Amino acid sequence: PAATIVGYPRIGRHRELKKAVEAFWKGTANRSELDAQVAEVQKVNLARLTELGLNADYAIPASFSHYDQVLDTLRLVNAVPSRFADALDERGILPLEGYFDLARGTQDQPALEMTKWFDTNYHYLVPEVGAQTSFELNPEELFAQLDIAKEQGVRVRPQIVGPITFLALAKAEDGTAPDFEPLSRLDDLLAVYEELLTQLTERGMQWVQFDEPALVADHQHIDAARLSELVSSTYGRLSAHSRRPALFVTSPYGDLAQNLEPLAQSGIEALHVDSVSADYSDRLQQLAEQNGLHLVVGAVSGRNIWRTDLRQTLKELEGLKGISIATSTSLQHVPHDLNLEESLREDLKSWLAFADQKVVEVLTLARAVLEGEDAVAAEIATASDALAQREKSEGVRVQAIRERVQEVTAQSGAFERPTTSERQQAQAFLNLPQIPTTTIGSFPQTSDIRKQRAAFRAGTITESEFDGFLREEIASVIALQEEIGLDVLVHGEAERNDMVQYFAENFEGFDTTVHGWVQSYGSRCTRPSILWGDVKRSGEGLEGSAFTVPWISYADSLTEKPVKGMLTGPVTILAWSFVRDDQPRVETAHQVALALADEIADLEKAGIKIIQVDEPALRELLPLRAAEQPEYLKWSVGSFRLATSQVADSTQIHTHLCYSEFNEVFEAIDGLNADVTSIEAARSRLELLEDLPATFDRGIGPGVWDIHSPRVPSVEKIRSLLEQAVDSVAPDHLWSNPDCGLKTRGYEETRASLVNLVEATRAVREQVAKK
Ligand code: THG
Ligand code: ZN
Repeated sequence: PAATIVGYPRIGRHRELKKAVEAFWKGTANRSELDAQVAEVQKVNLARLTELGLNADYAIPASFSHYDQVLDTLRLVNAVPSRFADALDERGILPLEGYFDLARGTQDQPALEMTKWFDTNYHYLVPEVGAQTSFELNPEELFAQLDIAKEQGVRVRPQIVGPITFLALAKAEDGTAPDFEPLSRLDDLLAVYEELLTQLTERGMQWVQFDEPALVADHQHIDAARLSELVSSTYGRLSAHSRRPALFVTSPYGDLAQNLEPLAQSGIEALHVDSVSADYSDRLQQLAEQNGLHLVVGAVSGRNIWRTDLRQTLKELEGLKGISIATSTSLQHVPHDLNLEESLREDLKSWLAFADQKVVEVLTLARAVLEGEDAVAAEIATASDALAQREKSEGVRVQAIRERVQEVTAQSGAFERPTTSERQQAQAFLNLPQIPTTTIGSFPQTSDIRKQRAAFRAGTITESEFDGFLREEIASVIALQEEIGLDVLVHGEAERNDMVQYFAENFEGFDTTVHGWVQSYGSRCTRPSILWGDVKRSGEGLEGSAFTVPWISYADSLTEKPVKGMLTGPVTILAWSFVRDDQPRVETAHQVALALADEIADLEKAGIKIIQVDEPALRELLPLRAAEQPEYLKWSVGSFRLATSQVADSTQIHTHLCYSEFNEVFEAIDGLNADVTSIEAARSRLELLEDLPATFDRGIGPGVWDIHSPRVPSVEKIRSLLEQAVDSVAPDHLWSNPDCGLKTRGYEETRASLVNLVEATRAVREQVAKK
């Protein structure tokens, strides 16, 4: 086909998949009800795509997944980790119930680890592969999906994670030899892919899609030259298989670089390149002319929501004959349909394209390539007009905001604070005990809080009623922390729905959506805000007005203990939003940083002494290629410093980061220059602290309660973690805290766990004092 997509959202236009699987998990729907609902989601999607014009044979990939595409591939090759042997059925095959066990964990086994899918906000499940892992074809669910399409009269192509990516993303199963790596099992895995090719041919399938995004990234444990060799041998071998459909390999999220040639020459029939993330310019011409290879150019972004500049894109495609047009990545990263957004401003809407609108863009570009630009002159003109409107629309470029950013960032000291020891002296008045106890910020979001918020949104309670409710909530969170005996308190964040959306709602230059759901992992979704214009706080003047201050001040008025002001950092606000594509990210990040600096200044004025600026997503935007990482760290760390460096020496700045690959970003942590950094560490057993350079002289709070587990940590457990921590961190720099916010936990376990945390900390404190 001349037009195709790499993948399509699978959660359903109204999150039907989420509702169906969650009902199945809860037991309120049985298997046949689940099957009927997921079939319906697939049918609606197929009908929609066909109706939009994607109706050539094999133009549509079979992208449905009950939970995650990597887990689907694990099931397809039946690579079930040995610790989940119980999840297999009597035939030794992983059924749907067992599939969910791997995704969600069981009584005895924690779930597969979950981690970020390349540089996106999607999270996949990490396969665990060992020397003994057996691979065996289990195509039942895949075939069921193909049958649904067949019933609908649509010829779809299976979409499967490619063998190299599958193993590159896997981790070594526990108990394997220290030098074992999953990729060493590639030959065994390929035998199963060959069997799959045979069976697909027997079902009359003429195309199959293998996604190989691992080929656009640098990998810590895989040598680049070896990876290129594996590309040749793998696709050489699969192409040589006698009974097989045509092979279509995709390479979303980046540049194939030195894997391009080996892949293009391996014998596959069609190759997709991401021409949005990577600059392939001249190389496209060569690829388009290569004998036996069909080039599929991913020219429409699958991961942002901006309308494509058709004129510009066609210019870049000029002279390329016989190519197909596609999205750069799967559309799973964008919401289904812009037309569901009834309350979004019409002008903003005209600048945007969600999944369905992007399908139409792909079709338009494909038509232009086939029939010439004149055939789509009207579409090109509409897109160009909308983009011209966008450029000059009010709020997109606000001169005063830009001048201020330039002025502030040019000032010496804009990114600097005095030395750590000067700050520590100035902050001594806080009079905190050794190893102070605190929490990360959020307290449980109870169903009562959600109900009240919904009622306020629906207008059944007034703003002042909702405010009153939130104040009661804050008062009870403060009382609870005092009773438990924590040292630095928080207000609990009951007023916030989402830690990014809340800021988007209080800043100019942002809009939020109603139906713009994007899958984050499994059945969980987020609604990224749209950052389209110049940013400042809402309200009068360049500085706008404070919005967190009333809540924090109220909390602060209820206690003698210090209460932390809580903000989300500029990098995380960018990472979890759809960010304007018409200027370098650093410019946008600096604007957000200054808006945060304004809020920080107001918190200081209100007498708040400790301010936390969370950057859980700092690592998320880290480029896939090592060569691009220093530049990223420079602007991301710089934006955080811009937001936090204007404070008094006596103001203690905290930050929180949410992942455990601490070593990878230690330099960044150091660069952030926060007075105290809390990190996720409970699961990686604090070993990471041993790598802390002896020169690190600021506060660090390794999480000593793994809040992702529903278990209450015992006093002994927390105590042993803290004792381990004092071996590498001076007690004057050590903090004691959970490893993330408590939003998803219940009150009972929260209280019990925090009581234990305080008791364990007091014990270690006494022990240290005796030394
Ligand atoms: N906020 C935003 N993006 C994020 C996170 C966040 N991306 C990364 C990380 N956190 C992803 N984690 C989650 C965790 C829980 C949920 C979504 C992403 C979740 N979502 C609700 C659901 O799907 O039912 C809906 C939440 C809502 O109503 O807004 O539970 O914290 N922006
Ligand atoms: Zn966290």
